[in-house]
Amino acid sequence: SELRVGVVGAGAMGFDHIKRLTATITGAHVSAVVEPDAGRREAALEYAPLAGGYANIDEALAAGAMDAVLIATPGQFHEAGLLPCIAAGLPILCEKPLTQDPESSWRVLEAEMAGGKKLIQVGFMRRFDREFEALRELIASERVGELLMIHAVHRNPSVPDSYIQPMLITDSVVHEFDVVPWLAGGSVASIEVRHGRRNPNTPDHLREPILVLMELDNGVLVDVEMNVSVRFGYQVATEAVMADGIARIGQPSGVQVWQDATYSIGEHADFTTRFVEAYDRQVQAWVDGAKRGEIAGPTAWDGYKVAVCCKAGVEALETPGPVAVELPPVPDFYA
Ligand code: ISE
Repeated sequence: SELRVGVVGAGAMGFDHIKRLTATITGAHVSAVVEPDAGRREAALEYAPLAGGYANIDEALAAGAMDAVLIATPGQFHEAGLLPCIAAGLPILCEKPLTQDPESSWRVLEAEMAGGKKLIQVGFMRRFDREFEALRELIASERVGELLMIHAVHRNPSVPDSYIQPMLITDSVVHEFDVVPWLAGGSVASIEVRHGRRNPNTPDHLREPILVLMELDNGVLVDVEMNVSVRFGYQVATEAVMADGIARIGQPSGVQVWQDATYSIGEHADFTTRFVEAYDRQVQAWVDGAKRGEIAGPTAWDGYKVAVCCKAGVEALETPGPVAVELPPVPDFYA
């Protein structure tokens, strides 16, 4: 039978996931839309013909309306959404980040451990992008020799006014904190942030682009250009430098056009199209995993590690030189 999924939060991401669950994902349907804003809730329900609308999670839980929950509220509300769903023993796909600081992420881990069963998958969708998957496999195979360095670029056309300076780390580089160790097989040991020339196109309250330098505990060095006012489109590209060659993913791959003595290739405008296949595969893997009682992607422990990196990264925004990343030992539950 179909997994009855409650989607919590009907903002941009929640709406996108509701449409995906209705139109693309098999073996599941949206059974509840949990959203306090009535206008948004009604708009989302148009795309979820089998769903009831609820103003908050407690109402949806009390109605027994969900077998599993997809949490897509803004990060600062994740803990409040996660805890009652953990208590109810429901499988959860939680959009990134798990929570916004290590202390609240740790509380989430404790709640999950107390229930005795892994319930949470964190929405680091890049792990479901076929190119990232292929690059990871290539690195692990050592067919091009040992991995030495990673150069990453993370470019957004623009950001909304609500996007403030620490979000360069907590909303954006958060993805590299997850995917880079996953690619490189190691964990982040230190983070340094360099500010160069400010882009005159960036909103007045931001100072960017920034260059984020990470050192992994296996000696791999990583640089990330984080740039949120590039205007031309959305681009996430990664180059891995290995002993016997290099590999590159994320280059523009759209339609090629020759016109007016110019050659061009289509580029993405935002992350919903750039990562559409990754989102689809992530949600399908989660649904299939939830039915088997398994986690099919990054766990709450992965989310916790990223929260620790984000704390160090935000500190590094204001501190010259590298900031160390100190992780506690992994609890047996997640080992
Ligand atoms: C946004 O929240 C995302 O998660 C995107 O993947 C990222 O590229 C963007 O910078 C964030 O603001």
